[in-house]
Amino acid sequence: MTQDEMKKNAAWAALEYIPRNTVVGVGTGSTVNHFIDALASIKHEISGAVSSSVQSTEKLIALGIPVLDLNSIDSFSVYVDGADEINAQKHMIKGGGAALTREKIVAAVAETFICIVDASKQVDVLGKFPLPVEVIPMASRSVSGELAKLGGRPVLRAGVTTDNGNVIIDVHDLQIIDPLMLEQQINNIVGVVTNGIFAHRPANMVLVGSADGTKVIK
Ligand code: ABF
Repeated sequence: MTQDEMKKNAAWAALEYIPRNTVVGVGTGSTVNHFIDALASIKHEISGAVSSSVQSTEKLIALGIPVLDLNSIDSFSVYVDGADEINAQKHMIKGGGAALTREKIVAAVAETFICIVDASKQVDVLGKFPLPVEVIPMASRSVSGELAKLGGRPVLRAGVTTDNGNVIIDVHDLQIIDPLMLEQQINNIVGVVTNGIFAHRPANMVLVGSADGTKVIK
């Protein structure tokens, strides 16, 4: 079974946890693209979606799923998104697709975060995947200097502008022993919009697609 088939298994397994007649929060990425296909199969049973990126919005609309403005709703129950890495505490690194800020906003409003991944995303210690940090463009040099002081090797992601008009700095060579603390420390750097550690808002449930089926971690 290919990695993409494992992603697809996890994505379709998420349908079981989608409450009907409500708004669904939708993340970004190749695993989520499978989830959007799955969601389209129940589109008449949901009230619409809140999206975390222009890319997902375009796919949702193309499949006939209405996309709502987050500011137009009080709350919603379930957010489904992928991750670049996830540990046993359900802390994640996200942002490989550069959508981390909107993902963190939508995740913050959702009551439940369901993370859909293939087994290769599970790690003991976060940090092998370079940590994405969204930064206001005029601060990229100063923020890089501060990130280097934290022990990482910051690299500006070439040719990428986020949906919010910012740049991404990927921090290599980190061993994130304390994700809660590092998430806060990086947020405190002036010029940082968001960092890709999701520890203060971890996943509530993980669906792990593998060759042996989909494992549910609650
Ligand atoms: C988003 O998509 C992310 O935050 C993460 O960067 C990525 C996961 O990628 P994929 O599903 O394509 O492996 O959820």
